[in-house]
Amino acid sequence: MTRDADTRTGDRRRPVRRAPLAALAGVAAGAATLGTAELLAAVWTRWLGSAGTSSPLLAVGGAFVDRTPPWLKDWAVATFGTADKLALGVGMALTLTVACAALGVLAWRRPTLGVGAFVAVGVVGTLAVLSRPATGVVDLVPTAIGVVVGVQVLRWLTGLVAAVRADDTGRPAHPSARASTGASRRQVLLTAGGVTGVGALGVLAGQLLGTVGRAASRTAQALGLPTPTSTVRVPEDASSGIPGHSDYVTPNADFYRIDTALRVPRIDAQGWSLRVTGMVDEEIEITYEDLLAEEHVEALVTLTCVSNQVGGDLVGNSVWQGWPVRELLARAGVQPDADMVLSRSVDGWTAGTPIEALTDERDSLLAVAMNGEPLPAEHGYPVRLVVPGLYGYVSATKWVTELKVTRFDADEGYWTPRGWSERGPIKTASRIDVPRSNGDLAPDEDGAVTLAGVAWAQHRGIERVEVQIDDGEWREATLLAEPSVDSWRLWTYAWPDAAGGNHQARVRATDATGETQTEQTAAPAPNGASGWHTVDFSVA
Ligand SMILES: Nc1nc2c(c(=O)[nH]1)N[C@H]1C(S)=C(S)[C@@H](COP(=O)(O)O)O[C@H]1N2
Ligand SMILES: [Mo]
Repeated sequence: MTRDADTRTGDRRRPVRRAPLAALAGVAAGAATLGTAELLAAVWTRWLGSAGTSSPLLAVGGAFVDRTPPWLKDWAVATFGTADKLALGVGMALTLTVACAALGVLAWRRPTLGVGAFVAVGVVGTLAVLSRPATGVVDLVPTAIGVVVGVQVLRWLTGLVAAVRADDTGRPAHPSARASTGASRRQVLLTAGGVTGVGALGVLAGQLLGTVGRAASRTAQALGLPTPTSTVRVPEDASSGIPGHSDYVTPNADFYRIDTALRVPRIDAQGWSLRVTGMVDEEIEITYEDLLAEEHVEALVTLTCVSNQVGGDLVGNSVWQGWPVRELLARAGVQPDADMVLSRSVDGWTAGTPIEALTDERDSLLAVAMNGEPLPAEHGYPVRLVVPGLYGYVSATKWVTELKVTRFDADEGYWTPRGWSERGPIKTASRIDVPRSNGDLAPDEDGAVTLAGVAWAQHRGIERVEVQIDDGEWREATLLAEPSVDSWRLWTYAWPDAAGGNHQARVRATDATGETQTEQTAAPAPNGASGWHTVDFSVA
């Protein structure tokens, strides 16, 4: 029988649409590549002890982060906050899916060209791996094997797509159907879908194996943190207890996290060491045990991210314990014409800190503990820098492994060539916590409503905070205790006789040098946001 005969009997057969199948074949090949590579990469880091980045996903993501222009970083942090890494992951997954789908269609139409393009993308991934710090040739193996597997899958599946029976409708073969050696559309769909699923599981398993369960804090527990010679006592009246008002000390679990590390470095303190190099009389190296044997102090220091927007929450206050950096630098002997310390993290990230901030009397620490616990991995375990008065990007190096004594005209920190200022003193800032933006406040029995917030001018101290309601007079807020000029200060303001309805509140702080926060607004790049935090709210 002929097709015409079929049509006459009403059995309409649409031609098979192969392009979507080919796209799925491409996605399956991509998933096979990454599943293989990510699983192998986990084996490399976990069991072969590779210090480099052998995962192509982390490498490409890291290379992307390294090239983020300031406007994009601002936008990402403003939009996603500390979920920026998750957003990057989702963005990468979508981009890869679309690209692999296109490669699949190309490989089905023009097999040589398509396979060539697929390999080219693989080579880009391999180069990304090679560009990561501490990466050696062995770290290329997982990606290379992944690409080889992916190419095989691509050729196999696009071959199946090309051979799908021309008139296959997915229904059981009609006895009249033209004999064909090809698979059915449905079989190809299931095969490609299955390969995609297995590949995705491989990616997931690779991430889990690479991240979970590598206990980091064991050494600190085994060695025990030394008792600090000077301790911090936080007065109870440094916090207000008002619901929604920040606690004076930020719990570790709530502390903001900002860094370029797509996977938190897990360092065994037993193997950690810190080298002091560059313009010193004698280069020295200390181990974690050496560090714990020194005289530790405690200090209250508020960290702030330069990317924090006016009113933002990339700021946190903690009790840090550690050894003053100035003592280590003194031991190495800083040469007189040095003006910067380039601190380097295990993952290659760097900060350029003016040397006086590390050698004067302030509590700049090689910190090992945060609020009485060994540093959490994401906050720099085993050792990080904490420097009062400077934004994190020029000072607060986590997972620190080297202090290079140098000069600003010879070296620069990670963010400086990426559009951020060479120096990053923290700008005086204040924030309204209560009410929340567009929140409500209920008057107390005297008809007053209470506003509350925080203000910071690290290493200078906060002298005054003022609140303005609806363009009225600026009124002085009540300042809570100030245990340290290096940390923020909480404030409250009781607005008497608050009228019902919609209002607007503004806040501004004056530091202990007498300088008041500027009203001039500035974006975070290049050296920190400015302007007065303003909140709309209503009184019930
Ligand atoms: N190794 C490393 N340390 C780093 C960074 C980084 O990207 N890598 N980011 C810095 C920045 S920009 C800030 S604001 C602080 C944030 O410290 P936290 O995550 O503990 O709050 O860490 C600093 N230390
Ligand atoms: Mo930051």
